[in-house]
Amino acid sequence: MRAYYYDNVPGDQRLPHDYSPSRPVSQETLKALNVEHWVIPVDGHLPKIDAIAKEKGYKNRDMINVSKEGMGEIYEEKIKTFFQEHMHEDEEIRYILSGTGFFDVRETPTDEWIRLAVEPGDLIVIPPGIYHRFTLDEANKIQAMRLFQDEPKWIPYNRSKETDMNPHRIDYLKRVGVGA
Ligand code: KMT
Ligand code: NI
Repeated sequence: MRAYYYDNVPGDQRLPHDYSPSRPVSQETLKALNVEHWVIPVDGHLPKIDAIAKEKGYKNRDMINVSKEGMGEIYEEKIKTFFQEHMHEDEEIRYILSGTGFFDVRETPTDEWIRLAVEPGDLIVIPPGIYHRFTLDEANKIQAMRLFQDEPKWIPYNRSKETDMNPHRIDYLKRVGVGA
């Protein structure tokens, strides 16, 4: 997984949007934002995923195939929803099995976008309360395992004045050392 600041140049969300020269983001910066990341090779991944799931209490899982073929009619709408800046009250846990894509997470307090270019073997945990979004890249397909602590509810709450006051948002800001 490569992590770098998003250039904010208008245009196709599927393009890399890397500054030139690139502005890489370190593992420490991601850690400070409470974004967790592991690399687990896809070959023989199951026992390792099981162990992490057990340790962290991820009781449920399913598969998602984001591609025109995989989603059919709801594809275009889903692509739009995924890319709307939002937060959840639960962790968003994704293990990439094939394909590639971009998760963008908001850095606090700068409010800059950090782009996470994920590939097979990446396991990422996007914490509750962080603003984020997802897009496919130009290859247009990704297959991932979604893991859940409880029921797969993780409703997306689009960023607004209300979400700025959501207890999970406020809690997140406290955990990363910003806010009251
Ligand atoms: C989400 O919730 O944004 C997604 O599941 C995106 C696709 S997972 C690679
Ligand atoms: Ni999300």
